[in-house]
Amino acid sequence: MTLPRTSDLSRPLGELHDNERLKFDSQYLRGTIAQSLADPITGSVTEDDAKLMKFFGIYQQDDRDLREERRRAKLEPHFQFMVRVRLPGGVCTPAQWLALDAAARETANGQLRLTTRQTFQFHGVFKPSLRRHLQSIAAAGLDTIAACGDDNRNVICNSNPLLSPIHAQVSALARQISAHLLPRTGAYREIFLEQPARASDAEEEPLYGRTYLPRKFKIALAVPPQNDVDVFAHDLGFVAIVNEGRLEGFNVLVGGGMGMTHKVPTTFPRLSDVAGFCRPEDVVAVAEHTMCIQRDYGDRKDRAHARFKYTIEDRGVEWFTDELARRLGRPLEPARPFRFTTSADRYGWHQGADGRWHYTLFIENGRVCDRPGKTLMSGLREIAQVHTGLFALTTNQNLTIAGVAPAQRAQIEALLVAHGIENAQQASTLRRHAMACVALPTCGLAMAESERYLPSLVTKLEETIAALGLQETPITLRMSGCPNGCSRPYLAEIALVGKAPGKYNLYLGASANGDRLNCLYLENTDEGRILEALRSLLKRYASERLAQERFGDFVVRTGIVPAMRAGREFQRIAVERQAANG
Ligand code: SRM
Ligand code: SF4
Repeated sequence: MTLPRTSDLSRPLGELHDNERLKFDSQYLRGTIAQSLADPITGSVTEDDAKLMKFFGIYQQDDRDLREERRRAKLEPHFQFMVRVRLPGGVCTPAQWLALDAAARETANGQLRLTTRQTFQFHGVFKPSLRRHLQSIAAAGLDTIAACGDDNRNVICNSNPLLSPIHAQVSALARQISAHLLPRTGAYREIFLEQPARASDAEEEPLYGRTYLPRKFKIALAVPPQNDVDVFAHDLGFVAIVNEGRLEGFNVLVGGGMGMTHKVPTTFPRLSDVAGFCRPEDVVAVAEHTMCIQRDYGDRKDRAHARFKYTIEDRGVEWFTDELARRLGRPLEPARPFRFTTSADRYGWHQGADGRWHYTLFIENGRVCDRPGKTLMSGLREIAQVHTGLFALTTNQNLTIAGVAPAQRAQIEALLVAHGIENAQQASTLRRHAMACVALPTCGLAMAESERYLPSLVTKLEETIAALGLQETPITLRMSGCPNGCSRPYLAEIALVGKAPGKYNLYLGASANGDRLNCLYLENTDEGRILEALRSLLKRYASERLAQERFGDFVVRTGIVPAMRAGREFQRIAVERQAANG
């Protein structure tokens, strides 16, 4: 099914972004990583090697809390690595959970971080421990290949494969797509797992070629009515069409994405377009060809314009469907109707089609660690020691303890209560619908706090919510420390996006099912003004809302913000508001 590549050197490398030459010259991502790792003088690797290591799920970072102190002491930054696991569909076994828990304590900062793409991140891995850390992940049957980098990222889907046979089928497809689009280079095995090179590694990248993709590429599969994966935020989305319990196929969605740059109107979040329908047996081919269309046509000069959403925005969906039909040998079928009701997780106990139970546990901002009175990491370790089902990570940074036999439910429940982590013990409705990206102190791109700040902001809003009698009303609230949008903030009913320390843009009005973007309401504002604005809007909402009306719909219906679907419009309104505010 693989077509010849046109990405490699169809244009002179000199005209392209520097990263293209780096990839081209890297001997399939080897670069000088091995030498960098061996250098005892510094805790870092070279800038080029840091870029190449991203393709293996490894990010060079430094503790930003310590930057100034170390600079004054004339020490290099406190270099460390973030490691992200590839976990298609977000599922692992209890044995794998225990192995990752041990790796976190032995070679990282003692915590696990569940991400918005349903996988694990480790923070605080130091250079001398990096290989050991990756080898312990490999010993658990997992890897970190393509968890970052210009390649196909972790393929996500509704998380719990044990919920129904349809969920199992969709989860299996997520794993199949991930395996099919995985970079083949032997660099990972040789450098990090210290295994000998293989003769079969000669033509290492049949799909990617030497320059891989222009930028990251993200795929999600969703089973309506749940849109927890935010399928419209993806380069490529598949929406399951189920008829009388049978998976008929998938609507194919293209050109979504969140990232943008403040005040740069050519960058914007974009919701994907529905391009057509394909049969389950064609999903892997559609994924391959779509990724390869982006490989061949994506912008390799300007990385701020290199995501697939800009290729689609610039060339149009019809161009894409024609190109896909040419490569696939037939056109997509017409799209089928579908309806999403929510992008939230279903918390607590629910029963699957086979009678087994599943408990979706709220994990504040995905951070798994022990705190006084709330020993989440120890609790989950104990559960993993007795649990016989699976762990399913959700794309809202939560965890489903999946496949609990009826006879074992009481035991799991007792452990949750004993560790102070049962949902009702730890979180209000508002908190359960809130999530934040990592941001400071590890994220090098953060402009403001996010994960460390959101919990206290929620506490302040909880008082208002309680006074207005809205305690049981779900409202999605998302925070990102910069406009890259790692918590998918532009799809939240209320969103705060960092601009500077203590300053955020406030966005309002996305739908609760992920099919409408929000809109800038206040720019570069501090906590005082944010709380004042939200308190007065929530007061109006409490008294003027229609029955069952969501906050995001309310602010649109009452004209507080316009309904937003198009990315360019999103930025045009932002620019107008910024101009009006001087
Ligand atoms: Fe992200 C970069 C964290 C999901 C858009 N993201 C980063 C980096 C690696 C910072 C960096 O490049 O140096 C962050 C590491 C922080 C840290 O210290 O751990 C980071 N992104 C995360 C995570 C951990 C957020 C979280 O709290 O869960 C998520 C990991 C997902 C995973 O497991 O793979 C995460 N990032 C997302 C999402 C949401 C999604 O994919 O559904 C988005 C928006 C969707 C999209 O891609 O359009 C997202 N991250 C970005 C971007 C902007 C990309 C763009 O098109 O402009 C960057 C910056 C970049 O790539 O240049 C970025
Ligand atoms: Fe870092 Fe920005 Fe992503 Fe938050 S949104 S993790 S600050 S890149």
